[in-house]
Amino acid sequence: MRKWLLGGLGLLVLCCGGGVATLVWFLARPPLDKTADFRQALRVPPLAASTVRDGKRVFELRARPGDSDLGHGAGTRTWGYNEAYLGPTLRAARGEQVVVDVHNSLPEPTTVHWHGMHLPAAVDGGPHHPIPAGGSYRAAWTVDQPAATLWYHPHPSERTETQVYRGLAGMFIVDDDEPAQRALPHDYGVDDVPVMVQDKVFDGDQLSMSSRFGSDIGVLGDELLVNGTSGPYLDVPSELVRLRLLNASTARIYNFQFADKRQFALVGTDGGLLERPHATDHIRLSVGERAEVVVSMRPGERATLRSVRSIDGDFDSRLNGGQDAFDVLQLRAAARLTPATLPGTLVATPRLDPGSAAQTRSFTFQGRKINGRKMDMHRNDAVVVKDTVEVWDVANGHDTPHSFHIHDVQFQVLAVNGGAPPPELGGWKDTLFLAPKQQYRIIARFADYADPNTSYMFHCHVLRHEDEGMMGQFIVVEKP
Ligand SMILES: [Cu+2]
Repeated sequence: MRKWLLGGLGLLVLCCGGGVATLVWFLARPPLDKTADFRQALRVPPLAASTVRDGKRVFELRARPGDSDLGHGAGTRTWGYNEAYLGPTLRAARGEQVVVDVHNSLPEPTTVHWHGMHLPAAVDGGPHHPIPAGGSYRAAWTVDQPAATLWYHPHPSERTETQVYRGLAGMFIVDDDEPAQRALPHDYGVDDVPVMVQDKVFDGDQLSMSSRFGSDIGVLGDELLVNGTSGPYLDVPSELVRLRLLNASTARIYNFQFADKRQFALVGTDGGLLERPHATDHIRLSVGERAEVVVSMRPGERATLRSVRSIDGDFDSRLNGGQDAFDVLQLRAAARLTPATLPGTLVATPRLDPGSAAQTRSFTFQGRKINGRKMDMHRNDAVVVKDTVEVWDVANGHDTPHSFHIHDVQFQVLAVNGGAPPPELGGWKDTLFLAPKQQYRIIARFADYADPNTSYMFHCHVLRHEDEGMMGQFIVVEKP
């Protein structure tokens, strides 16, 4: 018995000692500060081909494996939609009927979720609707929301992190007739450019999902890709360039800023344009969030977009990559630039009234649970009555960063820790950074699509957290 005890004690000392040594080693190293060589032209995802049949715009997406050059030779095994890595940009206008035929040529089940899209739960692409390997699925809906930068990605039960990491993601741009859309740069791939940012770990020439020491949020890469391009530059032909920034990583939180700290205009967030441009020198995006920014360029100059410190605090910020810095993208202005001016106002955004809320709910994110519960496919966490407004108090109860995402609706942020939200949270949102120990109050209208049999998800968009159960479900019903 004594021998066992001594042996156990010795093992404990050895393990703890090793852990402490690793921690000291980790904290003794400076955070990452990665520069890029900007030798590759930024790859711009192609616009997806579509056909119009019976008044419906029909797209086809095939999820499939492929080989890609992500900066480590041409033989990196990846997944993509139609492409070897990532997918084409889908584009449709408000009011259009859209059909997407999805084929699964992967060796495992998948789904396609339309992140930020207001559509019926039955075609939302959540974990209840897996497409088996070799199978197909048709999603059809009418686009009914303001112009916005949305995206699509897999949402299968417990496999989302892996599938997104391998390359399954694409942008979905919604257009509308608002004059601001024409007044802003809008020539796709020229002065209106998707910027999908992802971090990766490589093991030789292959992607690796090995987690960094101490990370509580999953894979933190030491290399950045933008639209799958390593070390990218973008030639800019106009005085203004619009970047549609998307954090398509699985875990890392970015804080975008130019190396020269120049001001740029934030013109849109997840669900659409702001009321007016907001001048700032940085924009933070947690996993799944988007921002549309307009950058002003002078002839012949180069401007380097970086990501800098993204999470406040010391220890947990450090462990979760919040103090790392990266070069992201270099903008290279032509010697002669097409003149352009930024509009002073964008779109009207009527504020939802908390006094009209039919229901107030509270959700605390802690560990891998929401309100102490993990995802259960057979449990509903909220029943929402159609065409009512609800206020949700969403809190991060501990030191790990989270990213709150709700399906079906776009919401407005009413308060952060009881105070007025900052300007960058003044527009429509579907994803929200939950900083450690902070509290957020949001409001949304669940306008339509009652379906008592099919649930929408709300969850942490840190994909490992989501896969490990940090997710809940709600249904929208016709009557109380
Ligand atoms: Cu989380």
